[in-house]
Amino acid sequence: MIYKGLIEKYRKFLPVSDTISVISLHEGNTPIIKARNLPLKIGFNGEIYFKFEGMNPTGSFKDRGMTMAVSKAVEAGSKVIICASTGNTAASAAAYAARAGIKCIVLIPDGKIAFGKLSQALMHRAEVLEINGNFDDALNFAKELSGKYPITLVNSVNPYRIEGQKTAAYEICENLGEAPDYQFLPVGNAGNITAYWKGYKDYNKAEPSKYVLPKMMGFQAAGAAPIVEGYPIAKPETIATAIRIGNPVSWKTAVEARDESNGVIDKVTDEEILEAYRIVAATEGVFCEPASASSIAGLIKYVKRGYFKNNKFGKAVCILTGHGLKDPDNAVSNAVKPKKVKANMKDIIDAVGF
Ligand code: AN7
Repeated sequence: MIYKGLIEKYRKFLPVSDTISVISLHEGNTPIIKARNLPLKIGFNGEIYFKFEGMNPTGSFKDRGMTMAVSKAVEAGSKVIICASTGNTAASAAAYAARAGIKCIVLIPDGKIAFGKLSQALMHRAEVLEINGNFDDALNFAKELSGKYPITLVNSVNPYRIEGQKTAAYEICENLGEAPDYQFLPVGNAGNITAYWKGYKDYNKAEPSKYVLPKMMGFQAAGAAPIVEGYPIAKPETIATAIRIGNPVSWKTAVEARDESNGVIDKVTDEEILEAYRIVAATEGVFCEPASASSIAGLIKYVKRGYFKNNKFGKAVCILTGHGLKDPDNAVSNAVKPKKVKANMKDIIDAVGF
């Protein structure tokens, strides 16, 4: 059967009617890739898997929630959707709105969104407003506007977003034939950790001995780590602009996921994020954006601090939430520059070191 997106596949696990007109770009069904080189390189004596969510149609996991949120908005007669975004939600909302034939308004923090994401929102003809403030400010405006006018808010406060995103945990359980021991993932607005926990609990409820619940291991950027610090951060800062968020909407449910799973929510520095970002691209051939690499940075940090001496190694899945092509500026500025070489054979041979 041809794959037609996650609503068609998981219809019976989702709050959708049989008659809903599905707005889909065939999101979901993303690869789970077993690491070949990373375990040895970092000293992890178990199996590491990447769930490459950058392979979704707009290049991030947001498409899972957006197919649900936009299909439900259209069913309810909505003609306009709105979101605040650090970039990926905007790109996804703009694409699904274009497909649905409705209008999309996005509020983004001024100058702090990756270039690929901006190009997507613009090409899909969203109304893009750069706010002279950060994501948290933008979200407050988006909420207020959606309360005053007939506009559907498609940030992860919209419960259908979480419902769509939980299907990634279903796919992992199906692909591995069991749940992993550890689920590593970045934490920004904390919708995704909430969604994964919900997904794993669904499978656990159906077959508790087969799908044993994983420990949820969430990582925030050190300059934007409100859940770790225990208070909102007024001026969040990190190179990983996707998770530059100071007051997460799903704070409470993220803490529940951490505590119920006996997991952790911790922070990683920008240096640790960039190191993981380079390692996974250079040693595994998998290119993710900086925010996504915080999951791997977290795994590396916990190997170094000896966490797995007291907890078994087992299977660790790292969610790579967005594609590396989203953020070409960070890629080029954190990699070795191309060599300038004269157009003659001798210079070229010298340059490659033969
Ligand atoms: C690549 O696009 O919040 O913890 O506005 O783009 O569910 O918020 C993006 C978040 C991780 C964090 N990785 O997920 C937005 C936005 C990537 C992201 C996160 C985001 P949540």
